[in-house]
Amino acid sequence: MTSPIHFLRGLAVVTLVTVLTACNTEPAVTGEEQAILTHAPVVPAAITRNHPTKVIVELETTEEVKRLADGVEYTFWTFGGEVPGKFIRVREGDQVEFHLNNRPDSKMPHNIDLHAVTGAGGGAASSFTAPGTGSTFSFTALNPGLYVYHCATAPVGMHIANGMYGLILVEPKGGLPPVDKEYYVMQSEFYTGGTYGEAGLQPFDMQKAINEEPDYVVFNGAVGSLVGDNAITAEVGERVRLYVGNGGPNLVSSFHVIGEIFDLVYTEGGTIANQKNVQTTLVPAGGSAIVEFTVDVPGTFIIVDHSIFRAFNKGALGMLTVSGEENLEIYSGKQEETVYLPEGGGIQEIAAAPAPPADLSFEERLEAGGRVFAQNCAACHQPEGQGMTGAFPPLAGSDFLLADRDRAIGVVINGLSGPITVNGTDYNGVMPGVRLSDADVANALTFVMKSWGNNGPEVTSTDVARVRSQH
Ligand code: HEC
Ligand SMILES: [Cu+2]
Repeated sequence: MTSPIHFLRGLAVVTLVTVLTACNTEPAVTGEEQAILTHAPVVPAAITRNHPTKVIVELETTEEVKRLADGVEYTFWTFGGEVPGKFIRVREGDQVEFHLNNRPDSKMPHNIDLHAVTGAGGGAASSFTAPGTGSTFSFTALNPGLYVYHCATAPVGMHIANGMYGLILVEPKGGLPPVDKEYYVMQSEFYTGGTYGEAGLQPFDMQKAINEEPDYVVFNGAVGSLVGDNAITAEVGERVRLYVGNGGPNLVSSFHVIGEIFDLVYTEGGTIANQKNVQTTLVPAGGSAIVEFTVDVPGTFIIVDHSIFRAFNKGALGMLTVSGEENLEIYSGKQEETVYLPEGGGIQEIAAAPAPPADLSFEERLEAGGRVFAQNCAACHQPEGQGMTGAFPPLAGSDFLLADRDRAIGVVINGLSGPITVNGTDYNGVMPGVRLSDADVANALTFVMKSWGNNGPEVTSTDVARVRSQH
């Protein structure tokens, strides 16, 4: 199978052998192996072969009801039983023999367009597969890079909107530089009959999809897929690589990790790390990016689409949990809280930091507490304390909150993680400890205890100081 071009290039290499290393000679395709595919956020192991081979990929399309958010279900159409589809990893030059099987209980035919394929339709026409049948086609992975694949059966938008996308990484000949942790993160939107969080089995809404007005924007197929126990993890000092895809069908992602800077970005999933020190990278619909960074300090790093209402109101929020030693030189935490009174300035509406005088009336304490709440709690627990399905428990009407005042104080001071049940719903998230003065904690909790129909006890600075001293 040596083409004339390969042959000539082989000659050229021989003549330049004193200058160039041997890796420029590309061996022929030898051997055969079954691809190991993984569900997000897991990525198959790096390829160690130094030659191309025949890789057999078996992927099954399914249609199944699964969780989109707590209490919300959706009939997902999948590649491999989950959204996003299974991650495929091959090497440049590999001959991929692709078997697409459509489960007998599917209602729809499906196919696959892999952006890694050079050939009409990216494999779509050759892989059109009715329920209960299978199709086989082959391609050579000519170009390395991180590619999206998706179903391209009409109506294409609907097949994608229902969950039919995933990533295929074609590693360059020499491989990618080794890192400590690799993860698979894929963003996409869902257009449902009901609004965000509306319970029950939700149908696909074609008109919302055409209007590009999704109810859900999520990472890895559902609200909370990368939160709490499902967060991706790393240890201080480790180098992390994220393979980020965007299935769309419509939106472009402004991919960002709060509190971390991407040391390297392979923009648009190409093979050149062409930018350093990036805060937010664009991931086009039907496109990808590879980002790399070393984690220097411990903490919970929130992964978002920085089109920020999508993160806090539509589900596009994940977490990277980094454990290990603090490094106070890199990040100190809050060191001091001071009163700031600008010269001649009487404009103090956003006086969040200064501790209010001790002799506030109850009404004034509620007002101060409302401000502390708005600035420190509402982003997660939501402005009306209603929480967010699958991520943040409600404070409005929370049996957990109202049952134990000291425990609630402890939650705010120390944070909380691990499984809890609030009003019969299980949560397993991470709440970071909030650094506030005793008075601020007392006012915020008093506000929470007395708002939205809650009828809990008042909380005083003395209560907070007592709980603090117990730890
Ligand atoms: C970064 C997001 C975030 C912020 C900010 C935050 N919380 Fe939480 N909070 C959570 C999560 C997540 C949980 C659930 C933790 C678990 O499941 O283990 C929680 C749990 C709680 C609980 C116990 C569960 C319940 O619903 O009663 C209380 C009380 C609470 N938070 C109060 C507050 C208050 C008051 C503030 C502001 C001072 C605050 N939180 C700020 C995320 C947050
Ligand atoms: Cu399909």
